[in-house]
Amino acid sequence: MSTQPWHTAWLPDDAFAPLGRRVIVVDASADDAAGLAATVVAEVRAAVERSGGRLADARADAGADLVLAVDPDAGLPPEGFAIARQDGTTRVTAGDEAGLLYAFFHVVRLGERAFDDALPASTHAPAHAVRMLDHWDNVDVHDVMGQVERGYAGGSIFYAAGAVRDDLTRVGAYARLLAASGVNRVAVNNVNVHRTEARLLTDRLGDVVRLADAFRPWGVRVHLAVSFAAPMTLGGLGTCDPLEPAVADWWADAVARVYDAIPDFGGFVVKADSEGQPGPFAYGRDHADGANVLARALAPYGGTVHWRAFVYNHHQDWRDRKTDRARAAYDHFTPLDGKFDENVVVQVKFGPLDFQVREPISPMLAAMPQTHLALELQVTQEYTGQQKHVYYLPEQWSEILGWEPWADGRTVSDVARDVVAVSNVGDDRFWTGHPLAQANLYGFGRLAWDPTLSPEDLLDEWVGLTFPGADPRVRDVLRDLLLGSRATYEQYTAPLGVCFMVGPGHYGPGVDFYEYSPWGTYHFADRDGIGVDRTRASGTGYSAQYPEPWASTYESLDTCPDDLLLFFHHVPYTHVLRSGKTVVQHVYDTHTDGAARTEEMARRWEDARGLVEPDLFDRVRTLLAEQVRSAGEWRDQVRTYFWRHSGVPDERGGPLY
Ligand code: GCV
Repeated sequence: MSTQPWHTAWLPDDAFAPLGRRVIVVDASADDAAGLAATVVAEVRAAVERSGGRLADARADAGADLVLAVDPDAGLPPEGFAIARQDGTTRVTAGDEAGLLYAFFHVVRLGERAFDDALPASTHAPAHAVRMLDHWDNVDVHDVMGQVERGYAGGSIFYAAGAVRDDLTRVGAYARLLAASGVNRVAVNNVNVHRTEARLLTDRLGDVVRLADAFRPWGVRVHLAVSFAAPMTLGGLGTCDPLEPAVADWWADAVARVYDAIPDFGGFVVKADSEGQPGPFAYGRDHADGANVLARALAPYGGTVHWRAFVYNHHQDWRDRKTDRARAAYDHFTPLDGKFDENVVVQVKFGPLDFQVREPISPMLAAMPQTHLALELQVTQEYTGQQKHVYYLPEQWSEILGWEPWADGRTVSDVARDVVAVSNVGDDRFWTGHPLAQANLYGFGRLAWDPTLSPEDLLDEWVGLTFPGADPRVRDVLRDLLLGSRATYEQYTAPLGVCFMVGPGHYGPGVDFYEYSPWGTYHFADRDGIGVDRTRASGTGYSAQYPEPWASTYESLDTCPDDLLLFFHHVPYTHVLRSGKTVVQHVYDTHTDGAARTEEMARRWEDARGLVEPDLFDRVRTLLAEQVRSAGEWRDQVRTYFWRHSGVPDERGGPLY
């Protein structure tokens, strides 16, 4: 059993038992540069010691149950592996050491099936070479945002009290969980780079070295979020103009020192000209100028710049009905297509606003064919219940990854080279606050590896690993709770794609909380109707940023999907949806039904009592009670808001206040 105080998540010792009972050979080349083969050997050794199997000599693999081998000449893609069963032996061949590590965890996932003679031969390789988690962790506790910005699982596992932690054992355990899910990159600090965090690039680089050392044995390379103003704030220059040679020199020197200390350093993540972060606009330069100066410093070492496209005016005047925040990223970036250096990846949030429950997929993803793109998702549940509500994100992500911008078979996963997400992990015992939010972290890595995996299968995989040997009712309860949870959350929160009806801190209802704010997130409800006219014909023209057929589909009231109606159109409350219901009755019904569903979920969880660890059971039970409370608050406020604005009664006669 694990002796650590943190939960074992999807790697409890029992998950290794099917493998640990076997005779296993690991046949890796002597060239184990990153130490990944050594990691696999150590894992196998620990598993067989726990479960009675044996690690056999690589020269005598006859009779082994499992052979894990590296063969650089096997013609496999990077990180890839092949698995087949023959003559009583399961043979796994990887093309490189990283493939060996992923193959090992694949065998763990298969459990007993890995040793079934009926195991079909298969080959595996990641769809995305870069599968990255961005941590919004601060070194110093920030006055407003705390230790982890938008973190809902306690403090940072990296930093405490203004410094990197002395004991990084838990970071190693995290890296192991990530390797088992397929993640291979981590950015270790917040994209809002504050004063102390900026110094991770220079005099605090030693902290990054220690983190990189903890991640390396698990095939995870470390990236750093840097401030565009670093040449001034850290370097003492009078400018950070990207076209100024002294600025380029400063970056080149800083990068040289980083690679001297961390030869496998991944690169930089940059939030520039966004929500107060400095950027190239101050010098009349564009974002290609800005990104390329960093890229050129990193290029000699193979490093990458992930340059975020989250650029918009956050000082908007709500009286201004013309400016549309949803347009901003596309308007700023698409004219720069083809101007970014080869090692720049423009990182695009999946939607044009900000990780909402329902917003259309960013049209930018379809508009930059000459630029490497990263799709940015959010595992941390900023707008999706803050790890107090059950919200199984893979349901939303597989919809996003599989969306076809041209409706011709090409998907978002095809156009995004990298897949990135904001981590949901903290120093909470369960890692993610809500124990069931572990399924989101696991699901992210797996979907970044293979976007075609179904959310249902992923859930079963996660349940099988996390609760090995559990009563089959556990799986049934978890399926009932998690599958459809995104739809439930959507039912009781902002309706029909209208977005941003959240309260302070982005939790709970706040129907008008952002309506007169500078953040550019409005729904424009009045006594006659609600929604944002983003059409080309009469609105902000955002719909025209899409290629066909979506531009026309979204433009027309007749074809716009119901679930995005209020994102694209301002309509009367009595507008009849394609479902046949009026907007207002839809809101009444979905909010009543969604909140009622959370009560069923809380009751259903009682069926798991005694079947899972008591502390996990209690944590989920407590959080479900909060979800029920919060969903009731959402229901009553949103329903009442629509009633007071429209004067239309609820046909079903539910309470309105
Ligand atoms: C890190 C949203 C969040 C911010 C976050 C920002 C971003 O606006 O509320 O906390 O800042 O997105 O993605 O940069």
